[in-house]
Amino acid sequence: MLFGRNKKNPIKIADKKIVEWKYATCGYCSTGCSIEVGFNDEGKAVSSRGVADADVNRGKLCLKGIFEHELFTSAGRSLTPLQRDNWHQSWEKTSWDSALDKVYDGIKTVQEKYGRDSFAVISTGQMLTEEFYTLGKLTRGLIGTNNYDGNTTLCMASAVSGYKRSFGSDGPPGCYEDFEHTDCLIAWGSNLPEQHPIIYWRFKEAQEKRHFPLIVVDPRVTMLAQNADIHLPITPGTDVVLQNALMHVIFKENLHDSDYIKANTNGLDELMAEVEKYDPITAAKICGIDEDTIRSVARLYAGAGAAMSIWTMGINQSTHGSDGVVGINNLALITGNIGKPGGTSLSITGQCNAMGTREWSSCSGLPNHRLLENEQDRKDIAKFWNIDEEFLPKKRGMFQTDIYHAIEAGHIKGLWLIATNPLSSLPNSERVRRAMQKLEFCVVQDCYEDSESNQYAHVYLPAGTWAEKEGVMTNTERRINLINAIIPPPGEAKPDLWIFNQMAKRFNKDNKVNFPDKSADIFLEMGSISKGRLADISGMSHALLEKNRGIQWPYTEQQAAAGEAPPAGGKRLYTETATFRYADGKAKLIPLPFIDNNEVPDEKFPIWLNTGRLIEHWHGRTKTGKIGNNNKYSPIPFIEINPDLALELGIKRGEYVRLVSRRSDAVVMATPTHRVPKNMVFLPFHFHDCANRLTLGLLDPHSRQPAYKQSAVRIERLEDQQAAAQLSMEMRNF
Ligand SMILES: Nc1nc2c(c(=O)[nH]1)N[C@H]1C(S)=C(S)[C@@H](COP(=O)(O)OP(=O)(O)OC[C@H]3O[C@@H](n4cnc5c(=O)[nH]c(N)nc54)[C@H](O)[C@@H]3O)O[C@H]1N2
Ligand SMILES: Nc1nc2c(c(=O)[nH]1)N[C@H]1C(S)=C(S)[C@@H](COP(=O)(O)OP(=O)(O)OC[C@H]3O[C@@H](n4cnc5c(=O)[nH]c(N)nc54)[C@H](O)[C@@H]3O)O[C@H]1N2
Ligand code: SF4
Ligand SMILES: [Mo]
Repeated sequence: MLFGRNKKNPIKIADKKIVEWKYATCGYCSTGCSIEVGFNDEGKAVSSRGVADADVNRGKLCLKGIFEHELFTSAGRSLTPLQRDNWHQSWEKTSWDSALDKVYDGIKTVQEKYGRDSFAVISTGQMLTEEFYTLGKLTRGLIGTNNYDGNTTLCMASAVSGYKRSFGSDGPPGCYEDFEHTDCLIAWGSNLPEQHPIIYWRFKEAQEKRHFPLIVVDPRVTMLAQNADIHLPITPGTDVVLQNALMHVIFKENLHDSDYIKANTNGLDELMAEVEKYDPITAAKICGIDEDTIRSVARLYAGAGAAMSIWTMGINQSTHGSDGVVGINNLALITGNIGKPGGTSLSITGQCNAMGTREWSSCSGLPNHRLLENEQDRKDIAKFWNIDEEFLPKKRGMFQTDIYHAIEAGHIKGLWLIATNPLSSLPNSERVRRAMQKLEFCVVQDCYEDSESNQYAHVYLPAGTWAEKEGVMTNTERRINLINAIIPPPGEAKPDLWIFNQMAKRFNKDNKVNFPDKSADIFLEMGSISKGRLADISGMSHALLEKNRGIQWPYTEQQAAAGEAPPAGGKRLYTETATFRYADGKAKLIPLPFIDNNEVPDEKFPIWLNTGRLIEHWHGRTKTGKIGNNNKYSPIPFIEINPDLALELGIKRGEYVRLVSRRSDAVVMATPTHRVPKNMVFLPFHFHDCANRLTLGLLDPHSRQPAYKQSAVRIERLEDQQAAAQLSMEMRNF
């Protein structure tokens, strides 16, 4: 034995000969980890590491952050602008000037022929905030289309809508530190260990110290559910029923906080009248959670000194997405759990800068949560940008999901896609494909040329990504952090900001509107129009952000001048009585009647299709599909299928099966696991031409976000496994 041990080679860590570490913030998820990239003496990025003194991640990174530097040299990065007259033709390389001129002409032609709003712009949650702000100025102030939205409609729209309905404004009121104070945590439709691994680690550390209960509401036994004290495997799409039943018990047993409700809310009577209908016995039949469990969760939550909820796509991506968010807020408000340490309702955001786009992109309104519907807001911004106030629309235009329906109907004829890939991410992809084929003019601006949507573009603009650009991003807890441009984009690719500024020159011929070149200057401009607002960032600068490893908003110029150390009050919102953003400072308690309007399993399509994510991949895999250490974990599209169902259907582990929905079909590998119940399969949506061929994606009436998590399918065994493997491979090798 000893002999064997002695013979083992000691582990050697290769010396990567790093001569310099450069600071950035991770560009994948919204956790906002501070990261340093190591460069060797040849100037090559060879390593990434977490920043030890950053409060968010305290030296840690997850599987994606650790290999993020490999993006710079990954396959599929584009090197030159491309153009063609229609999408049937092959691409021609072109210069930046001619590509940008073609975009300008294309936009003008469509607008002149069909009207200003017939050209749509769809942006993202994955650029830098200064880029969002500049694109907003260009789109709202110069191009002048009202059909300007972002992929955040697929992601955070329900959270935004729910916050606005409850509190009078968007803006998550809590922070990660709340885990260190809470006495009870409910996680709704959030798979934290896989999708926000470092937030999960912050939670876990706090929980191990103080042992507060974790309650997980998710139809799957996710890794988070496996760690839960109570797992509520809810019937898909019925969270609102559970929320109403929890409130029913809280009121019945007098567990609510009357003083808080009186001082801070309106609408108690209407809410009580609605939840009266949801006694646990009735509710249990709809939401699938038994009455005793409903009662004990209500008691645990309302009885805790401080209780918090977090949620992600299991709530947002539903026909009751916005209502589900309001339900979580209702629960927090009736128990006095807002604005206090450990008592909050915290939406875990998705993309790295989903928050920055909400604050600054002008997609749904005007900068810094200003509204197109508000005359004063329109006046202020028109004056500041030096544009005619009448040029701004008086209400917001279409959401991304409605823009696609309008393309289909022939109302929208031109489209500019920026850092989003709808052919892979919108529901019912064949419908999306047909819509894109109808476009008279389409521009794709992406850091990867092989983004599927680029198949239908007339001009392709190669962009830089992540730390090839300088600017800021806002994370889930409202923390703004800096990314330095630590390496130039490859070939002739350019930072998105540069591209917007070049476009602006073409629309801004008389130079009326100011478009600064430097990201740090744009940030100061944004600071100046944030003064006195909820998201006041006037005390921040790029240099201060790097020094502090991010600062939570608000941080005002007065606080900075007084030398108050950040976060200086930015940790939580609504900490004082009646400081919500409605005119009287009170939040709204909103009744939530439940209407069962989803596609549900039936005889022909008897299985729930649940779609979502894996830790190793990012969305459509334009990035992680090219990084060996990410891709190797799941290079093949697969489903999680319950072993009993697999047995019943005669399907073995590793066999290919065909999933069929009312829309289309997809061939995937079967992975039997007890993580899903017998009437459900889970299909990660990372693989092209797969999950979203099947999804229906009914829209939430308030947020227009698709219900990606609730569709119905049947499963077919495939006799010819060889042919099935080939088919599945062809799909993923697109
Ligand atoms: N590794 C990785 N991390 C990511 C991303 C990524 O692509 N890869 N994407 C980022 C983005 S943009 C986002 S939006 C987030 C998403 O983060 P999450 O929302 O945590 O991830 P999902 O896997 O989409 O869905 C979460 C859970 O919702 C559950 N669910 C389904 N239906 C219901 C329901 O009716 N009720 C409830 N309560 N739960 C339900 C699913 O079973 C699933 O476990 O992740 C971010 N982080
Ligand atoms: N079935 C199903 N579908 C879903 C979901 C689900 O859970 N289930 N989730 C939805 C959610 S929450 C989201 S957020 C969406 C995401 O949907 P998408 O936005 O389509 O997802 P990505 O693949 O991240 O697309 C981003 C694109 O931007 C490019 N890109 C990255 N960084 C930059 C940059 O700095 N500049 C430029 N110009 N380009 C860049 C990438 O190469 C990629 O092509 O998917 C939605 N679709
Ligand atoms: S948790 Fe999110 S922000 Fe942190 S390293 Fe992982 S992907 Fe990046
Ligand atoms: Mo998202």
